[in-house]
Amino acid sequence: MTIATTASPELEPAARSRNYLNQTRGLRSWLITLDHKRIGILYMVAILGAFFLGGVFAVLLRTELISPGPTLIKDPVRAWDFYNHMFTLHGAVMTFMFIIPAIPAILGNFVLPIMLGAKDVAFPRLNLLSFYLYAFGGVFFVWVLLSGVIESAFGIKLYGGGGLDTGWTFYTPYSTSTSSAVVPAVLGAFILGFSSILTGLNFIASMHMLRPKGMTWFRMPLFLWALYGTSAIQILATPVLAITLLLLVAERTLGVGIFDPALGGDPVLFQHFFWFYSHPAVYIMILPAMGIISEVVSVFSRKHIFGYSFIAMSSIAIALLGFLVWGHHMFTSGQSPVANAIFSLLTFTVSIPSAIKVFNWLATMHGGSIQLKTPMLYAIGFIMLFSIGGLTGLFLGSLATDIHVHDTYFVVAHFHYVMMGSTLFAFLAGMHYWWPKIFGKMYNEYLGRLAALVVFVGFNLTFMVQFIAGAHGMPRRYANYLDEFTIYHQISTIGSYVMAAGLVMVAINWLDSLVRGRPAPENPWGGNTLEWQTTSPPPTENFARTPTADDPYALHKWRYDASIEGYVKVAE
Ligand code: HEM
Ligand SMILES: [Cu+2]
Repeated sequence: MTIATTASPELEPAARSRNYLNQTRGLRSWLITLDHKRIGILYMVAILGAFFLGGVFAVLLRTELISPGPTLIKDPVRAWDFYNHMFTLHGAVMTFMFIIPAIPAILGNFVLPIMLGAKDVAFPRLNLLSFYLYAFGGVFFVWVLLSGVIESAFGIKLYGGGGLDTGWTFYTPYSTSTSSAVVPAVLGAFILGFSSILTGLNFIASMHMLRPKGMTWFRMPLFLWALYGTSAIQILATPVLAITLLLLVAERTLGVGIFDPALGGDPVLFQHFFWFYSHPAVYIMILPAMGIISEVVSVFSRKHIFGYSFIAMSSIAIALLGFLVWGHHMFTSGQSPVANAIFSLLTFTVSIPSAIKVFNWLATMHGGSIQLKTPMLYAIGFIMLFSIGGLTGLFLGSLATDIHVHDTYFVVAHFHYVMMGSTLFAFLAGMHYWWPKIFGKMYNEYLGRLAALVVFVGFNLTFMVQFIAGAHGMPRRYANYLDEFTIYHQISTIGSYVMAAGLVMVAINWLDSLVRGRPAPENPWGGNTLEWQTTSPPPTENFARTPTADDPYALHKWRYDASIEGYVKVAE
């Protein structure tokens, strides 16, 4: 097999135009591929599909809430049932099928081996298995959830349906008593969890085994450090969720008394188990996002990242501390005051490594020559929104203020700032940043920036007012509300339409790029991590010869060349 080399000019054009996308053809060659890049694309299709589904339901939820009383369905009883199924679907799909896997499974899979100068991940077959676990678990899960929505909206019963109306947290005692299809939904989530565990395992093994010559641990790009921390959490926390979900199934099907007080169980125990996974899961979402921001901020400020080892170590610190704070979700559940005080204190400690990162990004930008390209706009948006999300997290971590805003829209606003404002923005930053590498095509920069702006404005319009509504006492998970909250909900719903329009612009830009985008140079942004030293898109085996790595943020080695609209290496 001939492999295109890293843009060596002596290579004949035919060999240079061969890449991982066109090496072999046909659907079959994609479905059985072991190439990490193709697996990344398979995930991209599936996960963006899940995001679309979750997004449609977000807009429907907001439309239901545009006025008090039933809006989409006139009969109140059915409308409320419909709402419960919709917000469960939205929250569960966004959490388990979009935000947890998005960055590691799509961008991590594509970029990690190339950043390591390797041909593939350590275990390519395991990687494909992870994808199929995601796909099968996801189909199962979505089937159950969607059938519930369809049933409550139109009264049509689908085979094996029954839906889920517990919210994405599956809290007991409701989940042990509701008639909706908890068992199949939980099994879907269980399978999705294994996909996550195996990906984490694969990444850690890859980083231990495949680093090239010259890449010591402290020369590893920060995106990889972030994935390292993420993978550790995936391996340690996800099995806890898996076991918890199995216990729930055991209780529902066999009547074993674990959570149900009628059987001698304890419903609050479920919350402990659940949050012991789900709080660390928040860092599965945010750590890879932070990794992307470190790459983007440095490259688009044309400055060496400030405080490299602090950023790397703070990823590990966040991963470890994240395991000690789960009780902050249970301040009002009747936990002992001593436990509450300890969890509150520990929660504050997590803000230290997070703040270290924010300060380091700002210090990197300070005095840099900042280029406001699309990925950088999303990165700056990330820093702003993450700061708001993080600071409002302190309100929730303090006992007195948490009791005031517990289970109100303040919480909804807070977690959307963290999950959506931060992780989604970083995901979009990364998608635009690596897009030319992945598909070998440039996207339209003007449209990219405009879309980023629209998403940012729409986002703040949607969620900023929810802090106020929540502080005034608007409870979350309610399909109906008192008239005094109408104005907040209307602003929020209009904001969601603006944001949806922005996201549609992003999608149009990507599709247009695939069809008409100009060919991407090897290194359009001037980065010094290894993925910029192979062709766009890369050949199947990534590099012709094993590259040697040096400081990933030595950006002075690249000079802009207007004739190729990209960067070329300057001779040293
Ligand atoms: C277009 C953007 C979005 C809008 C308009 C939106 C809107 C909403 C609404 C109205 C709720 C119900 C709140 C309640 O009744 O308590 C909700 C809940 C939720 N959303 Fe979103 N959302 C959006 C994007 C996202 C994203 C990107 C994620 C995750 C990454 C996400 C995760 C969640 C979760 C976990 C819940 C909680 C569900 C529950 O309480 O069980 N949302 N969202
Ligand atoms: Cu938490």
